[in-house]
Amino acid sequence: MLKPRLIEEKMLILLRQGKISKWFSGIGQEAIAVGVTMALNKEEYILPMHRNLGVFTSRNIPLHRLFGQWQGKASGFTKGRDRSFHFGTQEYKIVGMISHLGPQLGVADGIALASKLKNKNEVTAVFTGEGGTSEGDFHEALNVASVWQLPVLFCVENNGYGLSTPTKEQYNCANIADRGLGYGMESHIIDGNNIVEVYTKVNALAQSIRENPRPVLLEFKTFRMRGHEEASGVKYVPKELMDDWAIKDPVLNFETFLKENDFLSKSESTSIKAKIIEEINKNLDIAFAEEAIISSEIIELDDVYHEFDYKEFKEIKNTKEIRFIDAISDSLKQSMERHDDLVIMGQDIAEYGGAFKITAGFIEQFGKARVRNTPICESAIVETAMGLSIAGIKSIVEMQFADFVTSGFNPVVNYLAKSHYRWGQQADVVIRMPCGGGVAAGPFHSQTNEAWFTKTPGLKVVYPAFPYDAKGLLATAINDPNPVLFFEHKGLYRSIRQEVPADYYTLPFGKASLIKEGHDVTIISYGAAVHWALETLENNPEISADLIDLRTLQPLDTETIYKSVKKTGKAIVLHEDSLFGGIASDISALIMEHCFEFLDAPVKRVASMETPIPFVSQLETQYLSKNKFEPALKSLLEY
Ligand SMILES: Cc1ncc(C[n+]2csc(CCOP(=O)(O)OP(=O)(O)O)c2C)c(N)n1
Ligand SMILES: [Mg+2]
Repeated sequence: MLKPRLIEEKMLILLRQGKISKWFSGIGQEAIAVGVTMALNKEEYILPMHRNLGVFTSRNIPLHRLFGQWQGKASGFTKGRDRSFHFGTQEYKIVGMISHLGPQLGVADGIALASKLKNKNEVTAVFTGEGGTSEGDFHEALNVASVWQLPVLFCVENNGYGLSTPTKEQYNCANIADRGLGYGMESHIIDGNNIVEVYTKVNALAQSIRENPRPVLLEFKTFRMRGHEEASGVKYVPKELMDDWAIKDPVLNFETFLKENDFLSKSESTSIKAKIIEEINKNLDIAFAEEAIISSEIIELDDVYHEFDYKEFKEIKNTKEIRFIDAISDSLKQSMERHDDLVIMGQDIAEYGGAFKITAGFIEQFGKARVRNTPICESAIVETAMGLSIAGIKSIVEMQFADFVTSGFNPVVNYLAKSHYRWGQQADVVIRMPCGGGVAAGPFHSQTNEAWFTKTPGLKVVYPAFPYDAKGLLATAINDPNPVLFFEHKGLYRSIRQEVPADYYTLPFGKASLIKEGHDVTIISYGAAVHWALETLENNPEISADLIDLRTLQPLDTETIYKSVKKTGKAIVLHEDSLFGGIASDISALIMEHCFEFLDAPVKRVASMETPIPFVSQLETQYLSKNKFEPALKSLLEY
């Protein structure tokens, strides 16, 4: 406890000297981070927050590496890409926070699930402030942990304030621990300023959880003795409160306890302090002497994704004619057979077989541990998938409808997408997205929301139009250690059939398929719209066109696009999504930038209307870009 305290005191001096930029203080709360960390085994994961320096020091991370992290140096943990405590390290089994606070809690669920699946008898501890408990992530994570009986210690540090907001404006119950009852979960209140109590209770609980896996909610009563961060001050905190808590200082009180009971002499105390100060100063010298980070655009771009060594599996001996939906189901089943710890999670996917029956029969073959029905907790399930990946397990999340990804949007775009770039941690997760309109399902069961994700570096986005591609690309998505959003158009599920290899095979990402060849125009599309373009060409056999089915949107096969446009001199991009900010706009811009001299006409974009997707068929038909395509194509040809 003394080490994080002395480091902090030094940091406050450096802050005043302008040598560091920001500081979130945990002074007064050290007993919690240190006590919990000491009660866990080294191989058990801890997911700390911004006031938990004691977790990092108690895991014996060399101080110059911590200082290097705070100064954005190469010896830190994020190559200068993320700040302060926003990092993880597999070496020390610490998974640091993202700024959004709550997502940590669901990630802990995933790590704990991995421990349970591998019969490891390990506990995972995750921290949050009392402010963070107001986030939906907290509710979802506790609910999932309870339903699945995951070995997680949920550690709430109730320090009286969330930034300037006092607890009475944050929640309306006597104790946060009382909520355990509502989740069907054991809970305890612990004096967070008493290291003996923290260690003794957490140690006993950790042992009991290892033997009998279950989640436990702990509320540590403590107080934040400094501002939210140093610049924000504590003017809004009544002085009496500060005074009351000052006498409960965990470090001073423990020192007194040790001295009074003859465990520690005055000279020992002085020499321990001197040794720590020396260690801090020595390590600070190392960190300050380290040169500023050197990077390049290539290095930065390279680290957005985990390296993926694509392996081609080819199997074309036996083919059978199957529907799009069978291709998805077969691919999933064959991947489940190949990767024996691959887990699928989704609502109603077990006995019921999923909203579209894609996983029907899976539990009989793979069991309920690997084919997991989930509560309606999209955020927590995406976070759980992230946690599984941290613990080395691949997973697939089935969104019941792509529309519902909004309820898990934060962990997709902030956690899965950014982890590899931030601290080299891959998110080995495939999110299946049954999407698309034309099925009279209204504004919330019809969206094709791929553009929300192609905008976010760190994600891969796949959108097949045919059973053959769907099966091979899904196998690749599962092999790829990066997060993949896999779009499956519902309208194609039962309407499109194709002769497809019966055995396992893969197809590469970033390779479009040229499904028709011609001279006069290049048509670029993906998903259901590819079939609209095909229909138009069938109805107008005089039109000589290249038809490119992109198959994957991120990575995007620009080479095939440019080659074709340079040949035909005209390009039209057709998609089902609405126009503004859609993929067509970017493809159009890329063509202008790279093929301008070859163009005989402006690039044409054809997309659906700028309205939500209406329910009734006449309105939906009017909304969709399908009927706008033929006239747009003809007018482009006449240009
Ligand atoms: C989703 C989100 N909303 C708001 C913030 C801004 N913010 C950062 S920390 C914080 C207070 C957190 O309070 P608490 O959970 O009690 O932790 P404490 O700082 O007291 O340790 C706020 C509002 C944020 N980081 N993320
Ligand atoms: Mg707080």
